Amino acid sequence: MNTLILGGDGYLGWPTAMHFAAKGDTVWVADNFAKRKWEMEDGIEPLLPLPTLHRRVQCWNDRLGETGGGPIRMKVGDLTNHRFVYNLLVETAPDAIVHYAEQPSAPYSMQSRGAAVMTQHNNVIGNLNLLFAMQRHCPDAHLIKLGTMGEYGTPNIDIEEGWLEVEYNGRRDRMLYPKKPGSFYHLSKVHDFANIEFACRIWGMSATDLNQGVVYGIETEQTALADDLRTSFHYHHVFGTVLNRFLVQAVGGLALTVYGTGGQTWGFLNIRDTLACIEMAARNPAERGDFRIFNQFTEQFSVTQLADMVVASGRRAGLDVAVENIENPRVEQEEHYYNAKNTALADLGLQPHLLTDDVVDTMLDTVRSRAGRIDPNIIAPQIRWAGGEIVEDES
Ligand code: USQ
Repeated sequence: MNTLILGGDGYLGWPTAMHFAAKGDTVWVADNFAKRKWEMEDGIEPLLPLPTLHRRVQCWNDRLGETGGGPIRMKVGDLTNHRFVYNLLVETAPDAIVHYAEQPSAPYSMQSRGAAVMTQHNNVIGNLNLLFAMQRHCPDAHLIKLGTMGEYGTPNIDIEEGWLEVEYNGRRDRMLYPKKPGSFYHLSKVHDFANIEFACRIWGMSATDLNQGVVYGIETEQTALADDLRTSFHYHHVFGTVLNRFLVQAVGGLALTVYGTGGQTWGFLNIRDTLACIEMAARNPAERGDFRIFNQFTEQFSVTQLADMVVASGRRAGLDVAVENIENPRVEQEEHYYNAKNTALADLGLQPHLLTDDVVDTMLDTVRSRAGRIDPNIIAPQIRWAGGEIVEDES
C-alpha cells in the first residue's frame, strides 16, 4: 500500500511512518516543521532532544537490513499552499493519506487572537486544500483524519461514535452527533469534520475521522531501535499533555498541577494503540461516499485518577510526590457525566495496551533518566481561557 503521512515530523506522525514502513508499505512523510517553529517562538522544547526529520529518515533508511522494512521518503512543504498539496499527491499517488499535520494544542490556540486565527487557518485551510487535491488527483484514496474526543465536549448524555439516531416530532433520522468543543483548537477539528463529511456526501470521497483521546507513551517497537528514531515528549504548558506533565513534575520535585477539582474525565490511549488503530483503519478502508467516525481511546480517567497513579508510581520509585489543586486556567466542566462509546475499533480487532502500573513506572523511569533536562520555568500554566487579557500579538 502507498501511504502518505502528513505531519510526519510529529509525535504521532513519525512513529506511524515507521510502523507502516516496517510492514513493507511504500511510505512518504510530509511536514513543514511548524511545530518546531512555534516551540522556538515560545522558548520551549521537548524533554528529549529531537533529531531533525532528515536525520530520522536517514537513520531508518540506513537500517532497512535490520528492520526488514521499506524506505521512508520525505517532502517538505505546507498544506496551506495548495500547489504543494496538489504536487505532493501527484508525486506520491497514495492509497491512504493519514492526516496529522495540524496545530495540536488547545492552550496554544487560546493564547491570543492571532494564535486562534492561525490555528484555524492552518488546520481548516490545510485540510480543505487536501480535500480538493484528493478529489482532483486521487479520488479513490482513503483519507484517515485525526479528529479528537474533545470535539464532543462533556455532554450529559452518552457519546456515540459520530452519529446519533434522533426521533423528533414523531420522525426519525441519523444525524451527526452535536459537538461542544472546548477550545479554538478543538473547534478547528469540528470545522474539518464538517468539511470532510461534505466532501464524502457530495463528491463520493472515502474518509475515516478518528476522534482520538489523549495519547500517552514514549516508545513504540520502532522508536526503541535507535536514539535517532525517537519521537517527541512534551511536558511544557503549551504542548505538554496531562500525564506527561505529571510525570515530569513528579521527577522535578514539583507538585502535580491538577486543574480545579480534577474531576474532568477524558478518554486516553497508549501510542502503540494509536498505531494499531491507524493501521486497522487503513487496511479496512471506508467505502467511496462513506464518512466513518471512530472514537479512538481505550480507557477513561479523571485528572485526579491520573495524579493518583503518578503519586503511587513516584512512591514505588522512592519519590515523595505532592498534588496541588490549582485554579483551573481553562473553562471546562470539572464534575460531569462521561460515557463515550468506542466499540468500532474493538470490533476491528484492537487489543489495547492499558495504563498499568508498569507502563506508568516505565514512563517515569524514562523521565528520570532525563531529569537534568527538565526546565521548571515552562511548566506552570500561563494561558487562560477567559478573564485574562486578550493578547494582540501583531502590530
Ligand atoms: N490538565 C490538568 N493539569 C495539567 C494539564 C492538564 O489538570 O497540568 C487537565 C486539563 O484541564 C484537561 C485535561 O487535563 O481537562 C486534559 O488536558 P491535556 O492538555 O492533556 O489534553 P487536551 O488539551 O485535551 O489536548 C490533548 C492533545 C490534543 C488532542 C486531545 C485529545 O494536546 O492534540 O486532540 O488531547 S482530547 O482531549 O480527547 O480532545
